[in-house]
Amino acid sequence: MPSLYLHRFSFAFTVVTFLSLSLPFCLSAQYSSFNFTEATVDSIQAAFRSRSLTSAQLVRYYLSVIQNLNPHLRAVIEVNPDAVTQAAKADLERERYPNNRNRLHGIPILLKDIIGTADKLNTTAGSFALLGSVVSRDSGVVRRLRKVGAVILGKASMSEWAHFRSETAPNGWCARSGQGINPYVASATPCGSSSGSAIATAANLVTVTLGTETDGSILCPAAANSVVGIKPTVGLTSRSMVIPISPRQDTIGPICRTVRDAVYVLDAIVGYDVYDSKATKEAAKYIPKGGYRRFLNFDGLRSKRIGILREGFFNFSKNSVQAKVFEQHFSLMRKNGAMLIDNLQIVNTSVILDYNQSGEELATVAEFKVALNNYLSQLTSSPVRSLSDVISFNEKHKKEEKIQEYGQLIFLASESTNGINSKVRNAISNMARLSSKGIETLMKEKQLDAIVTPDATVSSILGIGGYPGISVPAGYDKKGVPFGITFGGLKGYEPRLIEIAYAFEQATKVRKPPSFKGQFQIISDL
Ligand SMILES: *[C@@H]1O[C@H](CO)[C@@H](O)[C@H](O)[C@H]1NC(C)=O
Ligand SMILES: *[C@@H]1O[C@H](CO)[C@@H](O)[C@H](O)[C@H]1NC(C)=O
Ligand SMILES: *[C@@H]1O[C@H](CO)[C@@H](O)[C@H](O)[C@H]1NC(C)=O
Ligand SMILES: *[C@@H]1O[C@H](CO)[C@@H](O)[C@H](O)[C@H]1NC(C)=O
Ligand SMILES: CC(=O)N[C@H]1CO[C@H](CO)[C@@H](O)[C@@H]1O
Repeated sequence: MPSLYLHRFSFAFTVVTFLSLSLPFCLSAQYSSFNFTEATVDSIQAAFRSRSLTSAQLVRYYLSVIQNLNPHLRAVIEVNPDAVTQAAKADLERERYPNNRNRLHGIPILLKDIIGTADKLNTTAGSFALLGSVVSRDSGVVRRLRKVGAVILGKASMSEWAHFRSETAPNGWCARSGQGINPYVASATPCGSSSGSAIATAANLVTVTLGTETDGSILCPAAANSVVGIKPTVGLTSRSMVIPISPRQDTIGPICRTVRDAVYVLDAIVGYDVYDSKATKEAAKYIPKGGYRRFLNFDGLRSKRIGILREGFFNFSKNSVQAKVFEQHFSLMRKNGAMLIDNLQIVNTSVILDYNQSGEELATVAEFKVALNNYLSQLTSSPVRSLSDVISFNEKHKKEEKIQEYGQLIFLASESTNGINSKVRNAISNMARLSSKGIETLMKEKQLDAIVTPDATVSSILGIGGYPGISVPAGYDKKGVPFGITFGGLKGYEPRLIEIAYAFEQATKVRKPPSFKGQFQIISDL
């Protein structure tokens, strides 16, 4: 297996042109007649059943694509040396028990590099500081994935430390794999912090992925890379053995090419976990009997009341592609039976969207230190055992960590905090008040099933209250840069958000795979 971190000390940017990236498609013949491009969980399961594809072939195919494309896209930090073995085991299980299978059985999944795995893979948040650290057990979500027979393909790159080390570090950059590249338009941001998960899904390097979100980290890269992201209600998915920012806001969710695939993944990862017991117990009441897949309803827009947050969100210039396309989407949604309530506003939106004013900054900076030190204390072994150790590590590795350029101001601010004191508690109650007077009041008064906004612009509103959201591809601008649409709701609103998102996706069919054509700005070894 090739080492995927050859690029450790190289950061120079050069512009090259890809003459041909058709290699994966030629290679496919040697594996199977299966069409791997845009493969879905259902198309793969059908191929498994008809014996035209095995999980081992699928995994070997993705490994070869990663080997070819990852030096350009930098979506993957590590591949799992045991992935083919796990896939072969799934193939054997399918031979023995042909009928008793979960949808994700034998399906390869890539995990954001903060999601812990007790195997040969490292869990590092993209940072060399955690390289060689050993988690004491699988994260809660990975335990569930293994139980249903999913194949852990590897770790996805990300904005280092979930973009919580330095505000000036670019989205999609981490020390271990360099700058992740948007596969549609190389000069466009891949957004973050679950950048690698979104890039890898978009570019067909894997079937499905997991990302995490504290404030925008699933919704934003999903929109930027023209894929689907589900940010679940906080607590629906366990955060155990996942590198944290704020247990009050952190949530794990799927990033996939289709709503259906994302919902299959969501069904596999939700539920109570003794290691994240308070939040997962509280949220377990929202999980519907029969799973979320029941809400993959073609007619899911019918009779839904959807509030358009117009001012400050859909304020695109008149002749932009977005202005036109979103109006077309709204008409189509009405035609499909949705009731759109226009020009709604959430009270104090400008306060909520400003981390500093809402209290989000003060609270998360304090919560991070406590939560990270707690995570580090649970590791079986680790080169760093505290935030203070991480800060020293970064100082010691100034050159290769780009610390002079990007710094670690958020780390330093966090280190100077002193636990969850009265100031922090005030900030937290302020956010609770903003949520209750804001989105809660609006959605209840107007009896809304969802609010709709472009891209991840709504992320702080959903973030500070622990609310769910789903981002679906909505279009491409004049340069071909993708944009998305987000449906947000109150805690536990996943069923109706899934109905809306799925029906929207099926009615619009916006997503196109990236063509990789034209100029790519890639990071060279020079
Ligand atoms: C494979 O699927 C993709 C996406 O649906 C499609 O664009 C392409 O034409 C298909 N290739 C073949 C050889 O059928
Ligand atoms: C994890 O990191 C160690 C270096 O500490 C490296 O030797 C190993 O190959 C890495 N694991 C994988 C799966 O890349
Ligand atoms: C839309 O409004 C928001 C909030 O007032 C502002 O930050 C943003 O720049 C505006 N966008 C456009 C395209 O005018
Ligand atoms: C807001 O920013 C100012 C100036 O940067 C800082 O002094 C203050 O502590 C911040 N307030 C909060 C609530 O984070
Ligand atoms: C913190 C803050 O700005 N609160 C404002 C929220 O909105 C109400 C009603 O407009 C104002 O009275 C508050 O001052």
